[in-house]
Amino acid sequence: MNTLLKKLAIGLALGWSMAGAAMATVVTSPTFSLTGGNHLTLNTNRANAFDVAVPGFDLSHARFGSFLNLSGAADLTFTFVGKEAAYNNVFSSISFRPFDVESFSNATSVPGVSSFSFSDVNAGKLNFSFFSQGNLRSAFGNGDSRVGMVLSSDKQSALLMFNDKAKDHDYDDMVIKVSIMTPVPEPETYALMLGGLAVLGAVARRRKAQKP
Ligand SMILES: [Ca+2]
Ligand SMILES: [Ca+2]
Repeated sequence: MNTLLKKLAIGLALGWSMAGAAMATVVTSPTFSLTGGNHLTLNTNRANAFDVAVPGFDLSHARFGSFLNLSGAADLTFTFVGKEAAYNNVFSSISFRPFDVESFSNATSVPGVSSFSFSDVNAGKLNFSFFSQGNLRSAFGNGDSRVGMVLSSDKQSALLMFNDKAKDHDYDDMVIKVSIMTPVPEPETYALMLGGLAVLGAVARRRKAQKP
């Protein structure tokens, strides 16, 4: 094997190995994004200003009336973060799929503890609704101006901040976090990467064997 061919073989093996790693990254790491809406300036002058602890989120980047989108199919976990409201609001996962209905209630859900998950949620706009006072006729979903949103810096989580009365602009009346669950790489991904490494090893052994 001449030097040029060897270099080509090593290049191909490296490329294969790196492509395997890149595919794993692309396929298994969907992200959240926000589209449309407006910058949300939380009303901190009210006595009931935003008082829900939300580490990991920069509320100065919050928006309202935005759509929350998922870039690829993912497993999602919803967690009840907290509330500042006398109203018994309800949050529901209505219509991820026809039968995926789980919910939180201001009256019974426990901050940081109550949660539910779904696997293989489709890419696109997420479906969910806040119900003011639990009234099914008073629903505010993805893209509604009563829903504030902010993404974590890694775009793996989003905060959904409900404002049950339109005018006070506090967006703290029911707060939900939705997170993409970190996927475990598929066995085929490992096989692809190991295949690339095996070729590299074979090339190296061959070079060594050919040395006089
Ligand atoms: Ca409010
Ligand atoms: Ca409030």
